[in-house]
Amino acid sequence: HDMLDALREALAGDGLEAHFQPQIDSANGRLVGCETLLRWKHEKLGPVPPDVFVPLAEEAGLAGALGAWVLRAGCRAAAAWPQPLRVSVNLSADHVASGNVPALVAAVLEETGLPAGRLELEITESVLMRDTAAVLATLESLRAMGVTIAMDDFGTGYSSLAYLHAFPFDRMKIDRSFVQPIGKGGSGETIVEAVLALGRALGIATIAEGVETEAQLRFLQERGCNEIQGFLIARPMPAAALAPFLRDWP
Ligand code: G
Ligand code: G
Ligand code: NA
Ligand code: MN
Repeated sequence: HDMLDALREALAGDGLEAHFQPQIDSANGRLVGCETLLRWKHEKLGPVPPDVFVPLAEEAGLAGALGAWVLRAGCRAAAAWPQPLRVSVNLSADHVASGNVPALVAAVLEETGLPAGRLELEITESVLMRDTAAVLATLESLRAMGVTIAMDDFGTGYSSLAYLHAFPFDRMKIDRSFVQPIGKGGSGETIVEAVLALGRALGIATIAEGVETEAQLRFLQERGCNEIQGFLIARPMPAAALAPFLRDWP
């Protein structure tokens, strides 16, 4: 497999790049964190989207190697930011299920000097569909270290509500498929309102993804969505572009 060989090389060498997408507090517009998003440019094919190469890596048993790479890149970058913002890193279900994540996280925090409280791990519901007791133990030990856990793509899975009940997440990331219909009226808006109410009732912070318009921002602000991420604020960008962005943000 050509693409897989190239991906292995990229992972071993310096072929991957971490990009960062800023997140703000919706109440005051201040920066609160950045999500780390992997990018890969294939020598011949050009940029390969992560929804293509991340699953490819997972199928090849490389979820752990990829997760270690991105965790190091995210923590190293964040340790050098001018403000003590949170950095979030996406982890594959396979990686979390492997049981190796707490030791890896401890090593990377030690190595980079990033305080545990500045690291957030984003997991999807698919993580919790695994061997639940082992996964819960992993998540609990991460939280005991001071790392926070966000449920990504909230609402898109089969049983987000059941998992919310089984595991105390720190944050729900409202998927952009729910944010997109805001401003068009209809049931999309009602669903977002209900999720925000649920977060408030359970004491779980909320962040909306894929916010692209002022109307969506206003709607979310008015209903108490805690944080905002999306092209309206900034696109994911390489570290070189992030530095001036962080410096200049009002
Ligand atoms: O950045 P973009 O929208 O193209 O990402 C597409 C998908 O790839 C998203 O679902 C995102 O969560 C996933 N993704 C991006 N970076 C990473 C990463 O470092 N690890 C994992 N597991 N998934 C990632
Ligand atoms: O699955 P996950 O939530 O990690 O995916 C994040 C993805 O969403 C990234 O690939 C990022 O590029 C993309 N993204 C971030 N903000 C926006 C936005 O405002 N609009 C759209 N269409 N995509 C976005
Ligand atoms: Na994510
Ligand atoms: Mn998401």
